[in-house]
Amino acid sequence: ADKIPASDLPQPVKVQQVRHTKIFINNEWHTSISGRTFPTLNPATGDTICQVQEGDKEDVDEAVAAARAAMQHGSAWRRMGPSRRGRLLHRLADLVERDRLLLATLESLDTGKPFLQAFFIDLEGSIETLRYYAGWADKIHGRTVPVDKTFMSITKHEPVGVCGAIIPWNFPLLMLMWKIAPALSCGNTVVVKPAEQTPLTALHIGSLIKEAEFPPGVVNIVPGFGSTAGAAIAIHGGIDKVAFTGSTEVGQLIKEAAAKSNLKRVTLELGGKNPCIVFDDCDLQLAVEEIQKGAFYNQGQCCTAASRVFVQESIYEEFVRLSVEKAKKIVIGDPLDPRTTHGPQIDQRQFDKIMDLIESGKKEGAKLEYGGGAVGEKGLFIQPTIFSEVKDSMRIAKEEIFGPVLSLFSFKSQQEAVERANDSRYGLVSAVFTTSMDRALSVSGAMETGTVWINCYNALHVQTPFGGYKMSGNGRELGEYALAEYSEVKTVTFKMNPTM
Ligand code: TXE
Repeated sequence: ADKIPASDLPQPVKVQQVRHTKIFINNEWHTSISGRTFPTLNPATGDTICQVQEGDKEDVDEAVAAARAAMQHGSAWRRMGPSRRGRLLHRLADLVERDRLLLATLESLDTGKPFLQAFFIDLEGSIETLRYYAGWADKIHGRTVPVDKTFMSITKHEPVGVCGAIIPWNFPLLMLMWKIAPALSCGNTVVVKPAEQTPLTALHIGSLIKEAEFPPGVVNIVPGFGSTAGAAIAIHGGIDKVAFTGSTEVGQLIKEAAAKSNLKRVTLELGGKNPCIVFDDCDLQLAVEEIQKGAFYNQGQCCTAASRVFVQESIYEEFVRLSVEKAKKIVIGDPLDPRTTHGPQIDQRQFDKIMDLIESGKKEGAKLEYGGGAVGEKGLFIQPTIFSEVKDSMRIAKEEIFGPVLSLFSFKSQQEAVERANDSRYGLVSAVFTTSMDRALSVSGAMETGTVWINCYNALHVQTPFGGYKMSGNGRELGEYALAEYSEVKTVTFKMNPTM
């Protein structure tokens, strides 16, 4: 966006009335069986955007029945050739591109994220994800396996079946695409539950699924709450796999429900307490910029947030000074205003959790270098906050804050930094800033995280797998690796005629 003249920047559209607020099953819109609705709020103002139909267990049952019927042998979806599946995904990508301004506006209204970030990051990533997996649809194949004696074996990659997808509120559209694009590419059907805070873009996608002419029942979307609709997906005997992005605590509940019901396959993308190690031979300006982006992007509401930054002693003070200087340039304001770079937190609960952790940092003796307070009377805005002199035992050093809080630690030796960085129950991402190739290689090898960024941050690509070590999750999303999470492998073995 920095390179585009202000007059040419995309503008949000006026949303008078949200069009899609119902439950989407079998390519049709339904009211909830209970008759209940729930409000979705604009976190920048606290105003209700609209009421949404509240799906519960009974609605999930209907959605699963539709998804199972669409998955039956002989159904339109099962008979469809793989290249046509790819074309449908491309058509969906075309429709998302067509509605890009509206979708970015809805995402900004519902989450509070700055409109331009929604437009350039969330929408771009969503379209790329659809196109990447559209390309895979007719390239998913097994092998011919040489086996002993008079047999021949082939492997076939088949869809798993009905896939549940439970989506968080921090990247509602992008996380939806990370799940449905590989699932559909592999020929599965899906039942999606968007987060209760942010159902609007997923429901708009329902209308595009229908317009793209996916057969009825292939994609079903049930807005509702976690403990009702979400839990119904996790425990459902008619669901073969569930993909979840959210808190580690709920991830544990999902796995437990899967184990207790039908041992459905589970992939989990959970919390993080991501370490960065900044060595004194690094490009300091670059490190400050990338880490700040990592800490404050999306108001810190990223599983990848840079939240534990270990800086080598000799450059520590300079790093703190430059970080504060840079944080002062962040523009807090109306998410729909193109000048805004920092919006509100998602809801009161998250706001309170973050403020409580900031207070704990102050009480436990960390030095507040910048921010640390709420902004304005209305909405859920929190200043970007920087703490220095943070100790490993403090709450802000251990708990996932999921807010705009950067904690700076100092270290002496490489070994000490690596040990402290790895001393966490989480293992999602990490970053290393150094100009030494040797150091980059050895430290990246030692990090216990699913992703290591060298001299960059949040460098996510649809082609590369993403997921966590330890309690940050199970399985991988994105890249070719995600296809394995949405496929069963079948071995077919033929007895050969020994005389031939
Ligand atoms: O998450 P939940 P919350 C972390 C972050 C945040 C904390 C709490 O630290 O502060 O989690 O956020 C659904 N069965 N992340 O409470 O509850 C819920 O409806 C099935 C990290 O919002 O995990 C929503 O759709 N589903 C994260 C989704 O789970 C259930 C993104 C996520 O909500 C359920 C979000 C249940 N019992 C929060 N309970 C990331 N990894 O990016 C809730 N849900």
